[in-house]
Amino acid sequence: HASLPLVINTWPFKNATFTAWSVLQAGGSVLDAVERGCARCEAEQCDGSVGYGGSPDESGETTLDAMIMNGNTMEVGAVADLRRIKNAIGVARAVLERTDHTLLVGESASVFAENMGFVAEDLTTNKSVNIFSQWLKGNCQPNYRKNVSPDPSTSCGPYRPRSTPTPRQQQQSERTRHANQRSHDTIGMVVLDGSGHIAAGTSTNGLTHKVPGRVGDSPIAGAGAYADSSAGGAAATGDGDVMMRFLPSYLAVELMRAGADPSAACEAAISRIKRHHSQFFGAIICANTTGHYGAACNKVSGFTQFHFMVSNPETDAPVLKS
Ligand code: SD4
Repeated sequence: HASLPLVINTWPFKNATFTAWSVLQAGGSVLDAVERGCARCEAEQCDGSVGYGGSPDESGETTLDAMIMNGNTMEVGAVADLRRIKNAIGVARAVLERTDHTLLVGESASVFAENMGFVAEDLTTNKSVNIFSQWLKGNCQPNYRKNVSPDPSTSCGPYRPRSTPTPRQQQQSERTRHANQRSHDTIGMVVLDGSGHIAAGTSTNGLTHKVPGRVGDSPIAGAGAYADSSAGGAAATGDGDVMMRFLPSYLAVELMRAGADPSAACEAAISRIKRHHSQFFGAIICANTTGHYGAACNKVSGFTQFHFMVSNPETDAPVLKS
């Protein structure tokens, strides 16, 4: 299945694939394709887990993480904990092109975005308000703090320390955590053009009920995505808190550089994390410089198959693979 150009992205986000492909066909660059493809998901709120109105944090706010990487120049632009701006990957591209920096965060990233002409607007929707109020009613469970429990004198927070959880409680919270994550689907995309240029990017609203300020793997180069036109590109999705410690996208690209085929490289990146977190939720896609691609996920109960999209000259339209 090696042919160029190539667009691959995580999950069945077909419109994103189609958009990226159209950008390439119209003569756009691989960076344009990644940016516009991921932006399509941001606008469509793919699965509620990309863009505005999804994954409210503990305070009810939706915040966004995104990155884009140019595999020719090894430049990266990224934003994390971005507030009130819908087009996170657009802002990431502005960080790449309009600054010497790599990653801008939080309120300051929003100010930067506004200075770059992005419109500030509320990212809250009826849906995110509902998710948040359901959570408040349910005594704010699950949350992602360790060794703390909601203060019983209030419906939830402020949080206070509690004694070490019993193994049973620990197991339960692990299970909720994984169940929660599995409904959660960042877009990660890798694009190659006909002359060997590679770009990769991600966009997500992170994790529902996250602690405000929490940043996942998606905006971290080498974790959420990586591209090096001399070796390949990769992008990851899943439990970012765990995955970002292992730089799976970087690892997959380096394994392909060393000669591993893309499927084997993806498998190895997943296995590395599995050594420490056998039940983690996550998947990765990757492609080498010749347009061979592959994917792998950690097969755990409820998640035995990972779907991703592919467009290349052999497919008439974006094709769903698993
Ligand atoms: C995060 N990696 O923020 C993202 C979430 C995700 O499928 O990809 N879920 O941790």
